[in-house]
Amino acid sequence: MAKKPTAAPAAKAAAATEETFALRSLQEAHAANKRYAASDEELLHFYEQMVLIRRFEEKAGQLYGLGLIGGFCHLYIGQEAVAVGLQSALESGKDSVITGYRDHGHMLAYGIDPKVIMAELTGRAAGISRGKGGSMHMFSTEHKFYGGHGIVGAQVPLGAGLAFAHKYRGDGGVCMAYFGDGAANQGQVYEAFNMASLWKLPIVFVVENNGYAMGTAVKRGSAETEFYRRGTAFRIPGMDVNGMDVLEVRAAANIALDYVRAGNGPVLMELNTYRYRGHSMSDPAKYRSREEVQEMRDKHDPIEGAKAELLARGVAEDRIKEIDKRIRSIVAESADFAENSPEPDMTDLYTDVLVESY
Ligand SMILES: Cc1ncc(C[n+]2csc(CCOP(=O)(O)OP(=O)(O)O)c2C)c(N)n1
Repeated sequence: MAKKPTAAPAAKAAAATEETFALRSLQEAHAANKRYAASDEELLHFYEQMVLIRRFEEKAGQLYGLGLIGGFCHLYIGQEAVAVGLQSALESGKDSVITGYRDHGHMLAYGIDPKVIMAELTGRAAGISRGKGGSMHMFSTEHKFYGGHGIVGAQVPLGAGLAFAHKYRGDGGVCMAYFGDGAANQGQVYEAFNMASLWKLPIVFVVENNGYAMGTAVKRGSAETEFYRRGTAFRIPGMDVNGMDVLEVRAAANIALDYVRAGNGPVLMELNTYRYRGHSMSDPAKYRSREEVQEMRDKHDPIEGAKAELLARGVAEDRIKEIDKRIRSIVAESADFAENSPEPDMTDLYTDVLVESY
């Protein structure tokens, strides 16, 4: 049998250099344009959204402790700049979002009413999934928010499917598919990368590297800890981003979205972040020291960082305090609403189980 002809070594080396450059090019663009030049008003808005997520999650933690939230509950505290920075660059109503079970923050960042999220957490009929999904299974086609998924990594191929739908319909939308550092070791993630790249699907894959998959530190569970490089084998350019700085996240989001919207296919973003709380409410977090968590809170907190920047710019402290106050009342209202809403009717037990009857 004739051997497949191979490129001459010199030609191959030149092509490889070109490819290496292409695969690294978004990282270079990111390095050249690290932080988004937000106006004071924009930065105040990002601050407000991050504070909303933080206070909402704290309240959810309290309600869980009181027994008002059942099942699993994974808080997003510490990771706020990721969802806020990335989703502020999306066009709501056009672009879709899909994530795992740590999903409350992504919904809030997409402008979904805190009342219906809290009502879902407490299993009430007014909840966004009519009280039948709970913390991990929130969903709203109206908002193009496609979950909330409890199976680690499952949202990645589903996200590729959403991106395929955007392309097929020609609606100009992009899918943002979030997953964790632990999920990044799942085989289905790479099958999705391959197809998304082959078909040039409009999707941004986002690895939220928060340092741990349940109790397993990244370096104990991952052979390649630089997650943004993992698309290279599929010709997907990667970006390595500080997920604790909302302006850096937003700048990177703009570069990624421009690339995807131009029809070039997917981008893989690694957002380096940290979760302050345990994996879920039942995790005593014995796999790390208190000092480690405290150090992140003291030196890298995304909300404190944005606040310090606002003050340094000369924004009046009163404006920040006013936001803090408004958010406290919005969150308190959402908890009151949730607690005082009725539970689903017994007749709803068998509805929403199948899309169609048979
Ligand atoms: C397929 C599957 N395997 C295992 C689990 C149990 N599990 C739930 S969360 C989790 C860790 C995932 O960590 P990571 O992807 O880093 O996300 P994070 O919780 O840090 O946001 C595991 C193993 C699951 N839900 N689904």
